[in-house]
Amino acid sequence: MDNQKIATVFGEIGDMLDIQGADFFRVNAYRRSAQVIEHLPHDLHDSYLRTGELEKIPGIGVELTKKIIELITRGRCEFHEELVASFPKGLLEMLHLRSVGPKKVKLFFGTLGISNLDQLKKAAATGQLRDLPKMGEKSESEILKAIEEYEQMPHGRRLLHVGMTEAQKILEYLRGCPEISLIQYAGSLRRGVETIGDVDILCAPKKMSDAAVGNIMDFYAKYDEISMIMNRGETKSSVLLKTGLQVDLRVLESKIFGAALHYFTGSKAHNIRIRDRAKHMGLKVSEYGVFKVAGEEETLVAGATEEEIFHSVGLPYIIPEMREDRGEIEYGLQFGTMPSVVEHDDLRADLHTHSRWSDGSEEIEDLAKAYKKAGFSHMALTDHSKLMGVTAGLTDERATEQWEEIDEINKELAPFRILKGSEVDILKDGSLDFSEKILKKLEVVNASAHLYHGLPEDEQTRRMLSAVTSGYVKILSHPTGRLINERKPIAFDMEAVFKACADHHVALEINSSPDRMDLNDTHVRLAKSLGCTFAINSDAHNSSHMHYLTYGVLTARRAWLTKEDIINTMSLKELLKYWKLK
Ligand code: DGT
Ligand code: CA
Ligand code: CA
Ligand code: ZN
Repeated sequence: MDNQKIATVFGEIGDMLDIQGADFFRVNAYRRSAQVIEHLPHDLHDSYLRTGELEKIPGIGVELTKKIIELITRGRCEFHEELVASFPKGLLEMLHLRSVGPKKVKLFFGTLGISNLDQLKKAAATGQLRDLPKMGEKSESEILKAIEEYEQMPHGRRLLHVGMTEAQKILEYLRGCPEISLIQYAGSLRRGVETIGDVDILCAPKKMSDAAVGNIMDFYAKYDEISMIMNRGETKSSVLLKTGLQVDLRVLESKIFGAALHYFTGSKAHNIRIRDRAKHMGLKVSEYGVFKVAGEEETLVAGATEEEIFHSVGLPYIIPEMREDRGEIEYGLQFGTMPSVVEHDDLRADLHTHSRWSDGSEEIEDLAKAYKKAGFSHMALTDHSKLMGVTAGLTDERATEQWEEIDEINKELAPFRILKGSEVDILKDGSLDFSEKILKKLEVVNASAHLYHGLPEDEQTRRMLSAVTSGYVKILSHPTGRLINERKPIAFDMEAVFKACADHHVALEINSSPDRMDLNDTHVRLAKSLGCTFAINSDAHNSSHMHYLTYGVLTARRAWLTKEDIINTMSLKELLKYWKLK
């Protein structure tokens, strides 16, 4: 039972309790714990087996701790099973719809007996929902739209971080195989694409022989997380993990490892361009190497490393994130070198974080200490403003109280510094969800459009523009509001808003939270061409989310951003000066 599965169980309990009308704190305890567990850096099951007890996890109480132990030791949770059994199958899937939460599910089920998406769609299409309490023709057509949107989402593709987490675990397992000398993941995962179809892993034995390959494949087949071996060939095995994710393992000779890695990293479009270029040079490129072709004769000229492959066709090394045939080959040929894009270690701050003061699960002090310990020199604490009442947003008074606490912690942790910020909601009319008095005093205002996703495009654009040009906003947070596989981006005139951001020195956020990854790589490229600057933020709700930054960095690299494009690479001093703060 890994953390992901424990988190899923808790998330489902939270939803089911909510539908049952359980009290807010109980529901929230499960939801919050699910978030925390999902992103713990280590495996609870492993550490429980090792130490015989469950370590203290911040924000998780006695009742839930018992359930975690039950899940680990028995592989199931009786309470969860009882709840599931008490609901019709399909009921919970309705929760995935935009604009449908537990309250609506309860309403539809309780009044019309609607227990799955199909029934909901029929009811909406035949006008049965509009007369229910708090519904109307408009909300009914919203639901119909949400269902259509949901049906179009590519449910087969997994979030990048799911693939990355699984791939790291498999790599660690395979490193325990004594025959293997080289191992690396390839494919869309290595390119940092926001969703992945499957995981591709390549490895090479110390010494190639049929016996060595056989042993590696046997070792792989014994991996605990496999639910089914789909096919096992001589040098390739495809398996399905218990999470439903497909993983392909290929075994090849180390002298052509670079060629295979290049080929299977893709993208296909990039590979085709490389192959065409090679052809013109009298070369042949495949997963087996680069060959010089002379009549019938083919001689291997490159294969061991990716550098060799690129050099053999007259190109500098191109990082995986750029291999999309979006100009990288032309650039390499013209300049003989590639732009040096941002790296994770360039980041000195995280400028979007939450504490227990709103919907985070850690005290400010613990969060700040974790960032300091990880080597960051500053951070912005940006708890929600009051509109997000459900997640306990801050009022003017509580914001002022929070600053006193921050001042104390800053004294203790200096020279590390917490900047006093807030993730302020953009209200329907484009104004910001705090009084002028507070806005003036906040050091970092991140403006977010959390609500009103359904507004018409011109109204949405006006609303965003008015926030961006208010003079208070430093960062436009998760600008499109999308949730991958769940919610479409909001419709607004991107170019106009990005231009306004550039003009008013508002940085655009690259939100690194795995299900947001908002902006995506294409948006970022567009914004960069319009002169924008960026902030790569984790949107952490506790310190274990800090590692999300990795995903934002991948997006930035896919968009060719350099250190200079990103405000969190500035030192504290530089940033204070840039923002005219003391
Ligand atoms: P995915 O799995 O859908 O997220 O995307 P990829 O890019 O990982 O694609 P996948 O797993 O089908 O194949 C891995 C790589 O292998 C792909 O990026 C490029 C290479 N590849 C696969 N099929 C072809 C092909 O027909 N021609 C060329 N040139 N390369 C291919
Ligand atoms: Ca793949
Ligand atoms: Ca594949
Ligand atoms: Zn946030």
